[in-house]
Amino acid sequence: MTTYFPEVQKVQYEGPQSKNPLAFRYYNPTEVVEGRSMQDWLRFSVCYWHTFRCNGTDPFGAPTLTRPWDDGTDSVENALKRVDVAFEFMTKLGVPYYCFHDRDVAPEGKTLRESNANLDKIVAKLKEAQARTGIKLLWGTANLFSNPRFMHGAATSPNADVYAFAAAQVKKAMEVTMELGGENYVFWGGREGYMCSYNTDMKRELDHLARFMHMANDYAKQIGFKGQFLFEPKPKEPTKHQYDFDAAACLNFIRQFGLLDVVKLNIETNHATLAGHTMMHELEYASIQGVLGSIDANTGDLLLGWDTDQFPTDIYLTTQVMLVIMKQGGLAPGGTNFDAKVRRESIDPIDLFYAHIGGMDAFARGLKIAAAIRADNALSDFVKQRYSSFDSGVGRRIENGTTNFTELETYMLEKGDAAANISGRQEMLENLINRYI
Ligand code: XLS
Ligand code: NI
Ligand code: NI
Repeated sequence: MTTYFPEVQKVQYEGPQSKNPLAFRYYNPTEVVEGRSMQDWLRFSVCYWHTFRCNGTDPFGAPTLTRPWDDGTDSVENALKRVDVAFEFMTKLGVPYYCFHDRDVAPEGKTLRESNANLDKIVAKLKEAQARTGIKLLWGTANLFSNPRFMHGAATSPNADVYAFAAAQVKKAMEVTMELGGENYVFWGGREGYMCSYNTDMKRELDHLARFMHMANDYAKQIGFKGQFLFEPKPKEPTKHQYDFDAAACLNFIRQFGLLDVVKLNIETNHATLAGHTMMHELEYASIQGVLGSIDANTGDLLLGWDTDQFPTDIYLTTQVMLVIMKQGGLAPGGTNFDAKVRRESIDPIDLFYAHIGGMDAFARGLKIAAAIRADNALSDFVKQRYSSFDSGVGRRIENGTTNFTELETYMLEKGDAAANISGRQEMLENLINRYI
């Protein structure tokens, strides 16, 4: 069989002392952390769009990432060959999962019928490759943003025909996701949002989006698709205002339209920071409400205000992410999808390996550090103590719902003033985290 990455063998765990840039220093898939293997905690996934379709274009320049295996056409033949490239890459890297949009894997045809036929050809090959390698589909999704027909949105387009097209496309994408055993199905808002309030009927657009989600759920039930639906929040880009702004906006929509049993969230670091939140904030907010389903693992750039989708290498970030994920007992059936791309200056195929190895090692370290913090109850004891005034007396009655304003007034009139506050100890806790890092 042709090899597309001849300079790379299967990437192995060699331990922290290794100087081999093509080895894992921390990610040891079978190593057990808190009773579960690293592989099962992390459930890594490679994304098809950035890793196998990104060509390095930016608003100022032409493609820089010309791949030796790519003939530069959007043909079915080229797409079929790309499946071999992808599965060789993922096998050598040792990831258990991948994710795709319909249009990443197969070219769009002139009609919907032709597009569906193209997709079927590639899906047959993906299915074979999955069976041969054991690599599974974490989630599928539909690209409802690249084609010009979606310029005003898809499920929030003012054009009912575009809405119908989007519905047909999601129907098909759900069918192929099911065919490939996909464990989740993602709805990222794409162009669901607006550029200008003057021409936008926000109420109608949101109602339409809700109808879309209910129809998607009805269809999933009809065909017996059991994968978890996930919304992926993002505040802006490509639109000025995306409806799925952040976890809070998504949750409000989910609640308002009765979708709480249907949709969880796929939280992405770069989207969290674009919304003015930390990743930990978004994860915690979703997790405490039972809707943290999966993550898109990447990072933005401190100095750039757009979605740079870089590979995560910051150990503080991965530690914070793993603290929340471990607290809720893991992500399954979700996982850790590297929605990240190499820079347009990183032009060699081998850079794809360095990028993923770095991200996987950063998460493995975050996992181990979070486990050590948890084993010592280093943070949780402090937090518990900080709220202990709610464990008895008046605090307990507040939490139980067995008191009221009048009783609280009487209590405070008798006492005269509140008990003294205690220090938040932020600096001590920051130092404590550094001890574990
Ligand atoms: C874009 C999103 C996208 C989703 C899948 O910013 O991150 O890649 O993950 O549609
Ligand atoms: Ni992104
Ligand atoms: Ni994403």
